[in-house]
Amino acid sequence: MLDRQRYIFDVQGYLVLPGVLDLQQVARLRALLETRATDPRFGGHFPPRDDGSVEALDFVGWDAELAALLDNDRVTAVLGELLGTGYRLDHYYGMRQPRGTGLLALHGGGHGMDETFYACKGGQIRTGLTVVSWALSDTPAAGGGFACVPGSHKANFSLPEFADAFFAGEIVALPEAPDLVREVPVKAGDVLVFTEALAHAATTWQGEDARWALLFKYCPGWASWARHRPPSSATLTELTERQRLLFEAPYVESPRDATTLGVS
Ligand SMILES: O=C(O)CCC(=O)C(=O)O
Repeated sequence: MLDRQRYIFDVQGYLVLPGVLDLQQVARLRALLETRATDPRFGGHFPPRDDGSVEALDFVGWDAELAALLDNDRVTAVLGELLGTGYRLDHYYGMRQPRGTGLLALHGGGHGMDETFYACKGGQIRTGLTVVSWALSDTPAAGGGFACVPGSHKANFSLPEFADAFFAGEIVALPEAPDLVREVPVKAGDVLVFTEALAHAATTWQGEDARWALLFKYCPGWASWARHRPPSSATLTELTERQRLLFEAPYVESPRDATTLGVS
């Protein structure tokens, strides 16, 4: 992790890694996901959400380029520093959001040392549940998608009542702080890394084409946020050794050396 990346993540609670995928890779991944999302044989992988968007589940075994998102070197360099030796993939899913969908209430922030904790001591960051969100769509500011209260991962108080109004679809311009909530622009191919300790949300997608984002959520090796559900053996056989290790159950004793995961 570069000094400036560590600084940005610590101050904001999120960090954008630009251009981790090139546009050809983005196009291939989008095409594969779009095709499968409309193929009834894969219907079980794409449960609908109430707002007309769909989730994508259990997809990394479909294609080596999808599986490679699990342990991309630019991302693992960041995760190794945030989560420590032997970190694990807790759960993952994708989202396909047509125009007018995707609104998600502001949540998180100000929880202190719970399961989504954020801490920094002696120059060493540690985070609980940490999200790696792969953007497969250009997302301009005010175009919908991820939004947050930068710095709120260190807040000492819970979200006040304006969070309810946000749920109704507004970004509330507080008289005291009109720009408290920031919509974070990303380009297709960028990776957004954020701590779940950050107060964050999603605003309604405005783009012509559906928004695709793939979210991989990692924990320290000893922690589990979601109920542990290992992927099917069919999925596991498609993965490399180091990708398979990410799906292990949580444990404390003798965590694997980070180099096992290829973290530099
Ligand atoms: O839409 C986004 O980028 C944020 C999604 C999110 O926070 C979540 O799924 O928990």
